[in-house]
Amino acid sequence: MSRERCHYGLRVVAIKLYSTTYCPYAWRSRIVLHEKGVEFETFEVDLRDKQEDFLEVSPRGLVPVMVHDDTTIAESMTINEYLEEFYPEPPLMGDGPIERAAVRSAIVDLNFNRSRPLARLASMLFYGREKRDESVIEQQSARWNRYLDDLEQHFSDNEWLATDKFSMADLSLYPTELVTRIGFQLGGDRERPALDSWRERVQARESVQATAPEGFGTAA
Ligand SMILES: N[C@@H](CCC(=O)N[C@@H](CS)C(=O)NCC(=O)O)C(=O)O
Repeated sequence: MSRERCHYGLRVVAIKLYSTTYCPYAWRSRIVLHEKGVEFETFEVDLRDKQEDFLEVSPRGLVPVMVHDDTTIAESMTINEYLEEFYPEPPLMGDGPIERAAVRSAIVDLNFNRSRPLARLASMLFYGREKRDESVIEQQSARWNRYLDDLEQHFSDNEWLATDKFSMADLSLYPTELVTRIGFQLGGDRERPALDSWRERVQARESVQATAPEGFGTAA
């Protein structure tokens, strides 16, 4: 299924992913590549000391970036949808325009709305771009926990995030939720059994286990 080129019997891997192991966005693209059975090489980016080779392909300095032959693509959602079009099996965007819209809506909501508190916490606690402020930490943590409450309610009635199957929406939420739970220790404010069950369903996938950062193979 993959589109590697052959030169006199030597296989040239055509896909290079600029990734940081613990970045939830990069993890999503690694999951998609595994789901699709596509061979790829990774370039591990040090986000606190970005390498020149990385900055050359990523003008905004964000991971992930994927180089496929002569095409360079940034933004996890764009990379993942490109992979879906290039390698349609197994389908991860749902069936038909209505399901695809539901999958995209869930990802857009996660990336541009629900994840905002995490970006703020990362800026303060990981990059040190903002001075540590306990009231901001508390406020942003509470916002994230409210999202988890919404998810708990959703997964009480639904097995998956956007459709009735595992989709790109689930593989987008999972790394973000897990990295936040382990990295920022958020989500331990109350029991959320339906969310825990969903996490176990996602975790059962080979692609998720194969791409997990060390220590992130099981839920905390
Ligand atoms: N919207 C982007 C977000 C990517 C992102 O925020 N990546 C973070 C690491 S998880 C990053 O590269 N940060 C580097 C920086 O802020 O300098 C996507 O979906 O790919």
